[in-house]
Amino acid sequence: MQTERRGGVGSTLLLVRSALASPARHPRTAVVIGRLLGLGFLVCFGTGLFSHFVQDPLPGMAFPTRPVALYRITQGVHVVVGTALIPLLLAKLWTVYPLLFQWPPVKSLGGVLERAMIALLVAASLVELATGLANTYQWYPWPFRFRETHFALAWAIVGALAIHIAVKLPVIVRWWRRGRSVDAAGALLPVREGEGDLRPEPTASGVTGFLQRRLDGAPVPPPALSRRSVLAATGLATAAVVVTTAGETLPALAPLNVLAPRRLRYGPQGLPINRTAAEAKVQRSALDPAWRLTVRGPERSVDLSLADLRAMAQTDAGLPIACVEGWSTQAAWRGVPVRDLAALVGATGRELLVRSFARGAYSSTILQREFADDPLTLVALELNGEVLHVDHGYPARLISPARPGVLQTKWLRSLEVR
Ligand SMILES: Nc1nc2c(c(=O)[nH]1)N[C@H]1C(S)=C(S)[C@@H](COP(=O)(O)O)O[C@H]1N2
Ligand SMILES: [Mo]
Repeated sequence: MQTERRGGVGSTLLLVRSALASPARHPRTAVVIGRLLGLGFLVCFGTGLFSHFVQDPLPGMAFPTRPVALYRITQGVHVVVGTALIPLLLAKLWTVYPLLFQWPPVKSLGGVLERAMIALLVAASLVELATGLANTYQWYPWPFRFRETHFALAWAIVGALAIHIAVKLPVIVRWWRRGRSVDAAGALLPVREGEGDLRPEPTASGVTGFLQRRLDGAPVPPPALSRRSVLAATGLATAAVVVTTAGETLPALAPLNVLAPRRLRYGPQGLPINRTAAEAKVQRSALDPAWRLTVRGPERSVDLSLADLRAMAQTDAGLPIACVEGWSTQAAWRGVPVRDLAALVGATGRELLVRSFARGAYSSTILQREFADDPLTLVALELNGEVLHVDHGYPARLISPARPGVLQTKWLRSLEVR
C-alpha cells in the first residue's frame, strides 16, 4: 500500500487522521461555523477600529456625537461578539484540526504559504480573543501593551482571513447552501475529490479516506458525535457565554449576568467604578475646599470654584458611561456645558486638553472640537440626582456623548486650549 511505502510517519499520521474521523467533520460544518466566525471577526474589526480611532484620532478625523449611546452600542457589540467568537473558534478548530496530520506536511510552495497563513490566522485569532477576554476582566498577564497588540493582531487576522477565504472559496461555494449539501432525507452528501479537503490522502487501494470514513476499512463505529450535536453544542455554548456576560451592557440580560466582570447598577450612585478615589489617591485633594477648575483660553484664563460652577446655568443630560472593557450604564448627569466654559475664555469651537488632578493613567485627554462644542458635553457636578460621589470624580468630571469611558476624565483640574 502506498501508505506503507511512505514509511512510518506518513502511515501513522494517516491512522491518527482516520481515528479522528467523524461525520461532524464535514466541510459543510466548517463552512457553517466559518461564515459566522468571518462575520463576527469583521464586526469586531469595524467596531474595534472605531474604538481605536475615537481614542487616538488620525489628523483630520472627526466623529459623530449622536446617538449619545453610539460608543455604548459599538463597544457593547465588540465585546459581546468577541466573547461569542471564542466557542465558535474552538468549534471550528475542532472540526478541521485533523488536517494537521498530513504527510508530507506540505506538497508545494503554495501549500507552504497556505499553512503558514493558517498558522498565523489561528495563532493571531487565539491571542486576540484571549487578550480581549482578559482585558474585559482588567487582567493583563502579559508583558506587552494591550491596545497596540490587539490593534496590530486585528490587521493580521483580517489580512489572513481574506487570503483564507480566497483560497477556500471553491469549498465555501460548494457547501454554502443547505440545499446543495444534504440529500432528500437531510443527510450530508459525501465529499468528493476537490469538494473540500477534510480528508487524508487517497490510498493505493483507491479508497479515498474522507474524515467521515475509517481508512483501514474497519466498520465505522456509531458516531459519538453527529454533526447536528456538534452544531447544537456550539450554538448552546455561544448562547451561554453571551447570555451570562452581555448583561453588563444590556439591561434586559442584567439578571442573567453571572460571569461578566461588572454588574450594571452595582457601585456608588448606581454606577460601576473602574478606579476608585482611594486607588487614584485623590481622596484628600478631591475634598480640598481650595479646589478650582482652571479654564484657559487664547484670550484669558479663569479659576472657578465649585460655588462658581454651581452658580452657572446647569444642563441635564442622560448619557451613558461606556467603558472600553464592555460594561456600560446609562445615567442622569447635571452640570455646566463645556462650551459655556469655553465661551468664557474665547475658546469656542476649539479642541481642549482636559486634565485631572489624579496622576497616572487617564490623567489627561484631548476633547476634540465636535465634542467640546456639543451642548451635552458637561463638566458634571451631579449624578443621578446627587452630588457626584468622590469615586465618580467629585468635585467635577467630564461627561460627553458617544465617547469611550476612558476619555470621561474624573477629578477635573483644568480645561485648556493647547
Ligand atoms: N482621572 C481619571 N478619570 C477616569 C479614569 C481614571 O482612572 N482616572 N477612569 C476612566 C474609565 S476607564 C472609565 S470607564 C470611567 C469610569 O467612570 P466611573 O468610575 O465614574 O464609572 O472613568 C474614566 N475616567
Ligand atoms: Mo473604562
